[in-house]
Amino acid sequence: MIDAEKTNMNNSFNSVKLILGDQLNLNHPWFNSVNENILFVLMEVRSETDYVKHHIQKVVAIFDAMRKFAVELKEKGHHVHYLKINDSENKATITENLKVICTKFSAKEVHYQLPDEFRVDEELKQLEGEIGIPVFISDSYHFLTTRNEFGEFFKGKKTFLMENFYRHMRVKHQVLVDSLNKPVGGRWNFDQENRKKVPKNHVIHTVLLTSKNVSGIVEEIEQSGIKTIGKVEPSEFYWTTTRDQALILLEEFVSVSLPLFGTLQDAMTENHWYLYHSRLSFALNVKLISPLEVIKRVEKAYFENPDLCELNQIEGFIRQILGWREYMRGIYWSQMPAYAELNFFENKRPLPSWFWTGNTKINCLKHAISQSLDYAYAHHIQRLMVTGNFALLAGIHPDEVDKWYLGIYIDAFEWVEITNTRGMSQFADGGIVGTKPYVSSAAYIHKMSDYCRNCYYSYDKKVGEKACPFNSLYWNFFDQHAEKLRSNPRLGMMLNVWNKMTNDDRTAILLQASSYLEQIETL
Ligand code: FAD
Ligand code: DLZ
Repeated sequence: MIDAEKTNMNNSFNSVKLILGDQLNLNHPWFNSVNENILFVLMEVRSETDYVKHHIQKVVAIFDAMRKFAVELKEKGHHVHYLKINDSENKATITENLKVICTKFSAKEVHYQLPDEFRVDEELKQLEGEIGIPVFISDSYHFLTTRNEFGEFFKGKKTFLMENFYRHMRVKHQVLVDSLNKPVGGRWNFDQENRKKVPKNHVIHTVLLTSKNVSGIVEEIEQSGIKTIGKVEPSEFYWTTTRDQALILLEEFVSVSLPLFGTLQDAMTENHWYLYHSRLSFALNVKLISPLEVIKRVEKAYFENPDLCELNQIEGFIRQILGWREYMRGIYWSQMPAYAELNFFENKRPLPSWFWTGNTKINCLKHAISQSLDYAYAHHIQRLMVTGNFALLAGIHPDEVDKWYLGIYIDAFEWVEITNTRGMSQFADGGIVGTKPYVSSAAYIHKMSDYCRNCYYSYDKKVGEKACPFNSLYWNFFDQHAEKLRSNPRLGMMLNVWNKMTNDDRTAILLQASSYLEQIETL
C-alpha cells in the first residue's frame, strides 16, 4: 500500500476520488491543482481481475500502469491511497474497499469518473446506498463524443452507418477538412488503396520500445492466485504503461510505421506480429494518451510531409480512432445491456480448446492464436478475418467468442471488445454494426497473407484430403443461413454462386464441412 496517512497530518479527507485502472489520464481536471482535502484512491481488485480470465500481460500492464500513475500523482503533491492486490486490508471489490477507506479517512463524499463498462457503471450507481454518503460523478474527459451523443446523431435513422458518423466527426473536430468542410484530397475514404499484401522481399522496419522488467508484479500476481492465460517474459515487457512511454511510442509510430500504415493495414504475415500497426490501443484505452492528441499528431505529419505520409496512410489511421473507436463506444452505450445477449444466427458450438493453445494444423489460426498468447496482441485483420471469421463459420456461440476476445487482448475492455466481436465480427447483432457478416473462404486469407504457403491444408481445395476448412465452412455458412442472408443486398451474389453449383458439388462441400465440424477439436 502507498500510504496516504504519511502525507496527511489529520488522517482525514473531505473527498475520496476513485480512479479506475483504465482512467489514468494525467490531464483530467481532477489533477489541475493539489487539494489537501482530497484523497485519490486506486485499487487492484479481484472483482476486476476475475470477471473474465485475462491474459497475464494485460493484468501486468494494468497494475504497472496504475502503480506508476499513483507515483506520478504523489510526485505532483496529491494525496493517494493505493491498494495492492495482496494487501491484507484489500476487500477484493471496489465497493467494499471504498466503504473501508471512507470510514478510515472520515470522508464526507465520494467522486468517481464515468466508467467505460456497463458492469462497473451498474456497480457504481449503487455506491451512495452502499456507503451512505453523497456520491458525485465526473466525465472522464477522454472521448470525443458523450455517451448519448451517438444516439442523438442517429435518432430516427433506420441504420447506424459508420461512414455518416465518421464524416460528421471529421467536420465537428475539423480533422482533414478544408475551410468549406470538404475532405482534404477530395475524398472522405481511401480504403480502396489500403488492401495490399506484404510485397515479396519487403523488409519490415519497425521499432520496439525498450523493454522493462516486471518480475515483481508477475510474482505478486502468481502469489495472489489470479488465474490468467498466455505468456509473459518478465524481464522483457514491451507494453507502454506511462504517458511518457505512450508519447514516445506515438512518435516512433509516426516516423517509422505511419508511411506504410494504410497500404499494409490489412496485410498479414508469419514473420511479424504487428507490422505497421501502432500498438497504441492499450495506452488509448487506459487513457494514458488522448484520441484527439493522437489524431492531431498524425494529421500534422501529413501536412508537414505529404510525400512521406500520404493521405491514404493518414486517413486510414484517423478513421480508426475518430470513426470506429468513437462509433463502437456509441453503439455500446446505445445498445447495452441487451446487446450482450444477441445471437442472430443462434449459434451454439463451444470454442475449440485449441483457441487456448494454438495447437491446430490450420496455419493462419495457429499463427494468430499463438501470437495472441505470446503478446496479448493481434492486429485488426487477424482478429476479424482469421479467428473471428473461423468462429463465425464454425457456428461458435457468441458468449464463448466474447469471453475469448475480452480475456486475451491487452486492449480488451467490454465497450470496444463486445461491439467489435459480437457486432462487427460475429454479426450476432443482425447488422447493427456491420452491413454484412465478415466471412471469407481461404482465398481472402491467401490473398492478404503468407500463411497458406506453410499450411498443412490446401487453400485452393474445397473438398477432399487436406482441403482448407475455411472453404467448405464458408459455403456451409451460406447454406445454413440462407433464409437470414437472402434479404441482404451485399450477399445476394454469393448466394447465387452457391445456388448455381451442381447438386453433387454442393453435397460434397456440405459433407466436408460437417465432417470438419465433427472433428473440430483435431483440425
Ligand atoms: P492500429 O491498427 O494501429 O489502429 C489505431 C487505433 O485505432 C487503435 O489503437 C484503436 O484505438 C483504433 N481502432 C482500430 N480499429 C478499431 C475498431 N475496429 N474499433 C475501435 N477502435 C479501433 N480494439 C480495442 O481497443 N479493444 C478490443 O477489445 C478490441 N477487440 C476487437 C475484437 C475483434 C473481433 C476485432 C475484429 C477488433 C477488435 N478491436 C479492439 C479493434 C482493433 O482490432 C484494435 O483496436 C487494434 O487491433 C489495436 O491495435 P493497434 O493499436 O496496433 O491498432
Ligand atoms: C482490466 C482491469 C484489471 C485486470 N484489473 C483492474 C484492477 O485491479 N483495478 C481497477 O481499478 N481496474 C482494473 N481493470 C480495469 C477495469 O476493469 C476497468 O476500469 C473497468 O472495467 C471500467 O472500464
